[in-house]
Amino acid sequence: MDAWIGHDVPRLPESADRPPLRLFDTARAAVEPSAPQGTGTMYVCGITPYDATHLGHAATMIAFDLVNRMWRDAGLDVKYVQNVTDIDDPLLERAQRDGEDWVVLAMRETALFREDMEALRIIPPAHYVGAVESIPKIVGHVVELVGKNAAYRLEDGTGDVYFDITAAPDWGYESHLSREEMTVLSAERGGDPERAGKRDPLDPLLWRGAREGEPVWDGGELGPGRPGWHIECATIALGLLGDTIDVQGGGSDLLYPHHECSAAHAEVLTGAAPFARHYAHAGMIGLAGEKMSKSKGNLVFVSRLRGDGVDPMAVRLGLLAGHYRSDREWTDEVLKAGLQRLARWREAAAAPSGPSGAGLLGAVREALADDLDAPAALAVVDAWADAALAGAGDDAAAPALMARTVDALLGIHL
Ligand code: 5CA
Ligand code: ZN
Repeated sequence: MDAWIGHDVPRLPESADRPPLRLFDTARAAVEPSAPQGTGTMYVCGITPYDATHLGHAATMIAFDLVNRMWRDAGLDVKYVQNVTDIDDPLLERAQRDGEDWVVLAMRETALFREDMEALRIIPPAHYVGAVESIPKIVGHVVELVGKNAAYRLEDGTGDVYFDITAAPDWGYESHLSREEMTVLSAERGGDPERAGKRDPLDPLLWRGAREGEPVWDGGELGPGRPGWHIECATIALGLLGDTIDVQGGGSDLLYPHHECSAAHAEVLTGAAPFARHYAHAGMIGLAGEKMSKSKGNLVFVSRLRGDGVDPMAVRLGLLAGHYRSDREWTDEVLKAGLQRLARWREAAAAPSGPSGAGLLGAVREALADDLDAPAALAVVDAWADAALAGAGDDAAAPALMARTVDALLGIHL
């Protein structure tokens, strides 16, 4: 499907001592360099389009947008893929609840997400891919897994096919969770550890056989049905980015079971491990003490704020004011601080001169290279803006370079 429209990203002056990006990898539980040669490949788990984009989605997309911007700034060619889970239980449940056609619901919410991403100046993925359009490839992969005895059909007549986790070379290496923790999370996040007849309660669904009243697709030798969730992302990433990717991204709610399972599927299919050099997870945005989630309904929508006339750049600055890995709250104060900062930066960018623009650029690059420390980058720009507005510094080119720096590296268009 089509992605959204991107904005030009200004090119910044070279600097010989620019530090390469270091990024936290969940599997290694450490901040490690991410300096691909020539091309950086990134797959980010996108929306299940049954409700509008909320600030949690926005925060996660902004976090990976920073990776994209840092790689581009380092001269890399970036291959970025994002999916849309345009068929899954929550979508069907919401459509049923509201008496709506699930296809229309998915199309409407995906269109809104595109608008929100464009407004937030997220660089669009080169490939924006739906689960539905990927079904033939997913079927091929599930058949391959069955052929390797890494997957099996349940003997209860449903036609459901499950992945055998004992086929995964190093099951659990990404999330480092105990079986008990995995069981709890699996039940909470779309899995079915209670289901009878599986080889292991943690085995995830690959293909769901046809059910009365549910949409179905041709599964070839699997029989009619629809795809499981984790194989969707494994298949889309493998098909477009190759056997090993630089970054697999998403919110921390996806670490288990989703990312553990999609990596396990990919590794069994290709024999190449690890599937991703970095498994990167953004923290959860909450509202009044709870994770913002469609199922809880405690949402602040990007489109609502846009509709209220809030500048999307202030929303972006509000989300960047917290570190991408920290769970944090969205409050009126966060938005207010974003609005104030945006106004001050705009004022400073119009100053006749300021302290060294090259110095500012170097310090912003350094902050972001350190595991995307956006709060530190914001503090650097704040200090520069305060100084410029106080009349300090005599670099007449600095205000323009400051504006280009925050545009290119932070996605803030002044
Ligand atoms: N379609 C799947 C991924 S394949 C999915 O999780 N969809 S989603 O609509 O629930 O979330 C879309 C993206 O936003 C995912 O990367 C998810 O991890 C992230 N996300 C969801 N809720 C939050 C939140 N409250 N804070 C931060 N990120 C969130
Ligand atoms: Zn995914």
